[in-house]
Order: sequence, then C-alpha cells, then structure tokens
Amino acid sequence: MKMRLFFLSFLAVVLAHDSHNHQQEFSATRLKELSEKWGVDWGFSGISTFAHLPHTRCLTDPSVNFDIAIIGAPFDTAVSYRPGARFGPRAIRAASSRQTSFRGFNPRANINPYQNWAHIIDCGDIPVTPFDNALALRQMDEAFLELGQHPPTVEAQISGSTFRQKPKLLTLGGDHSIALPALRALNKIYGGPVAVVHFDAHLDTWHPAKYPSTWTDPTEDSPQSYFNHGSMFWIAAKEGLITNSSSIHAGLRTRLSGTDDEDYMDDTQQGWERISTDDIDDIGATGIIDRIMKRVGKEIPVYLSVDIDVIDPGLAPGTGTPEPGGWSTRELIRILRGIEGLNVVGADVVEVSPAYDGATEVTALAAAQVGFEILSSMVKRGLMVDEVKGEHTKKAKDEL
Ligand SMILES: [Mn+2]
Repeated sequence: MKMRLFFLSFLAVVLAHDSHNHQQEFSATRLKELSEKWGVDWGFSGISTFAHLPHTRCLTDPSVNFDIAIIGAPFDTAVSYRPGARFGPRAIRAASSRQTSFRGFNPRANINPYQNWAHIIDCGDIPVTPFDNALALRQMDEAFLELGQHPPTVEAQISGSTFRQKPKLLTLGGDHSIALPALRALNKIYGGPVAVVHFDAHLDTWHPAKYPSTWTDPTEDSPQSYFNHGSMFWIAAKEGLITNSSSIHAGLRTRLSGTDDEDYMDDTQQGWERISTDDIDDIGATGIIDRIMKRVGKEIPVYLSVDIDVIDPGLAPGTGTPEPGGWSTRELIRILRGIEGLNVVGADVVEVSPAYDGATEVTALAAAQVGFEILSSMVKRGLMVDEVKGEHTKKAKDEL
C-alpha cells in the first residue's frame, strides 16, 4: 500500500513536471488567442480586486513597481459608534466591479485612468490585528512607509515629471484613524508636513479628553485611547504632520462638545479652515471648489481624506457615525472633480461599514466612485505637470 502511494505521488510529480515543461512550447500566437478569448472579465466575473486591477501582495516584495496602488486598511477598533468598517475594503472592491479598464473613460474628467501613463495595481490589505490598537498602529505605520517607498515604473521615472517620481497610495478604510499612519508615512517620504483636504461630517480634530474619560487619565493609564477615529487629526497636528495654513474640512455638520463652539476654536488653532454642509446652499458646489482651491493651491502636497459620512445617510447609510442632512453623492463627485488640480500625493476613502449598507450596496458604490474620481485626478495631475513642462520646452524652442 505504501509503495503504491509512493508510486502515485511519484507519477504525479512526473506529470506536473511534464506539463510544466510543455508550457514553454505554447506559441505566442496561441497565448495571445487564449488571452483574447478568456483574459477579460465582466463586471460580475473574476476575483474581487478594485476595478479588476491586478493583485499583488506588495508588502512582501519591495521590488514591485507601481505608480498608484490601492491598499486596504481593514481596521475598525477605534470607532466611537458602529463598528464594522474592517469589511470596508472588501465591500468597496466588490462595488467597484463595474469599473473596468475597457470601459473606464471618465467623461467628467475626460480621461481613462486605467488606460493612461500610470501603472495602477491593487496591493491587497494590510493584515492589521483586531486585538491590540497600539500594535495595529505600528503595523499600519510600517506598512504605509514600506509601500510609499516602492519604486514607480521605469516609464514614470524617466518621464521628467516630478509628480510621477513617487508612487501614490489610495487607501480603502477602515475607520478614519487609519489617516494617522498614512500621514506619518507621507511626512517621512515628502520630508515635511502636508496639507489635508478633509471631507467629513465631523471635525476629527477633537482632543481625546473630549471623549468621556473619567475612568482613566489617557496620558498615564491608557495612551491607546488617544488613538481613535475622532482624534487622529489632533494627534497629527500635535506631531507636526499637517501644514497649519492650508488644511481644510468640507461638509461639516456635527454636533459639538459642551455649550459653545470651543471645538471650532481648537480646530482653528490646529490650522484648519471649515466649510459646512449648509454652505453648499449659499455658494453652490463651485463656491466650495473655489474655497478649497484658494486655501490649498496647486503646489503643496495634499492628503485627500474622504469620510463617506460626508454624504447624506439616506444615500450612504453604511457608515460608523451617520449624520442626517449631508451632501448628495452627485454633489460630492462634482466637488471632487472641481479640485482635480490639487497636488494629491495620498488619499483615502474611509468609514464604509457594509453591515449597515443595504442589499443595493449604495454606500460602497459611492465609495468606489469616489475612488475612481481620485484615481482620475491623480492620473490627470501626472499629465498636467507634463503639459506645463511641454509648454516650457516649446517656448524655449520658439525663442531660439
Ligand atoms: Mn471622520
């Protein structure tokens, strides 16, 4: 019996080896034909990655080239209300499945981000521990830094475009606290603070002591309680990660602590300007676009952070801390298109919590569309820089 088993496994090895050898005999024509027949997925077929992009475990191979990577941060143990955003990356990927490179032209942006200069891949998820937030933060710190140091494609490196010299990350959250490790990494990579353009119903600049903390002195007994999805920008400001004259919130409508607007005063001191949800009724989407562009400009490196709860919970109910009376998905998309000139060096879409979404995936669909708009802008920015350079070259030639 043993001999027979041995023989069978020996045979299996030989066959495997044999078929491996045969593979090299397939002609290029045959492989091309197979690729044309079977190489394209429908929206509903295939393994789930963002927009059917190729999947690579980038964290295990530092030599993997990409210009833009999608990375999931399935972390949700720093939320103050509904947990569940650890399933956000999965939900957003599934909801992005009607985005394909062959039908990826964005008529609002006049570009197909999936068929342009950028090599865009899905790096999968950071395997973040759900048991220990201090460790989780360390894991995310390391992972974002690791990914941000990957080499861009050779084409991008020799393109002459400054924007294309460093790879970009679009993070799928996860609760909003994941923005802190992302900002830490960007500060190391860009050698200083970046501006934050923050779409959210909430400030997220709250001092951690603004949460009930009778049981502990957070500084002594529970430093981990400082790291939460409403205080990560407070920590970021304290660590000097955010420029103090060019960051801006958009879509605010949260209740504040206590009996006055002290939270706003704290927020201003941390260097932020605020656009409320209601401002859209007075100045329209274009007015909001103007305010953001005037505040931030086109040069300074920006981290674009989109909390899906900026959208009205009627249109995006699957989120951790819903606030009635928000912008429509259409308004948010319009505004994101209007700010495409920003120098976005990193971005996230966070707080998608599919357990509270409906069977129609409406929240995840909105998040996937936000991702598409951000990718469109990043790719477009890479082209705009080149156009400017092209004009300069032309001028120089004309002058000669
Ligand atoms: Mn938030």
